[in-house]
Amino acid sequence: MPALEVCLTPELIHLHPPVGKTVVVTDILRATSCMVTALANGVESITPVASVEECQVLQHKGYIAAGERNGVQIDGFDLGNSPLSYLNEAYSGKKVAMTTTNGTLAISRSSGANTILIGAFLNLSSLIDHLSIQTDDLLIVCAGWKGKASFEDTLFAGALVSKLFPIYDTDSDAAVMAREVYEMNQGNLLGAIQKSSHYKRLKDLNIDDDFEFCATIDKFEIVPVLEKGVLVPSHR
Ligand code: 3SL
Repeated sequence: MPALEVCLTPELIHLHPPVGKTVVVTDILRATSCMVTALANGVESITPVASVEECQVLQHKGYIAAGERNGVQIDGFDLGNSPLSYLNEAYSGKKVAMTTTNGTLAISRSSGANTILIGAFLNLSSLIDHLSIQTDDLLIVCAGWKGKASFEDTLFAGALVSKLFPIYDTDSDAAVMAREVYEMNQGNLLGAIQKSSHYKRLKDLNIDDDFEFCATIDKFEIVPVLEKGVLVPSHR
């Protein structure tokens, strides 16, 4: 039986080496919710990059530049970090370059993994289906906030643990904690997300629709996968 562990923040990744594992990166508010929505709405690919400057270089090559710092769209960028921007196939066929405070960093910290997948409540069941038939050990990497653990990412990690428990083994207390967080809050995900420090940080930006959207389960049937540094829909 493959093993499952949860890394509550990228700062702890040295305790959970990704090499040889399948990694699911999650940043519920809002990077991975954006990635899932964008690819489900026809975006051709998303190139996650660490810096604003790398994004700008790609923007000059014709990419859509998307991202935030402290929740706010970066000056000169085409898009911020709202998943709603990608609805109705608004950027279908486009290549997106994205940089965010924690989400894209969590992806780069996961390098060395056999496979890097992107998870959000929006694609929960598709991800569960995908993970139910793969055999590598599984590491769920929560993006957190500037090195600290975050409630909403832990909540999502717990949803995965709760649903995968019969087919994965774990000795990870972080996985058990995440599962408890999810199972105590599964009846009201939006309410749970509103307990988070990141909700408090973002709520003055008037993005209530984003919160509700990011708390929605199974809106899309897609699993983004990192291939040669670029996120595309998995074809499994
Ligand atoms: O930190 C990140 O990667 C972002 O998702 C943060 S925000 O929700 O856009 O503020």
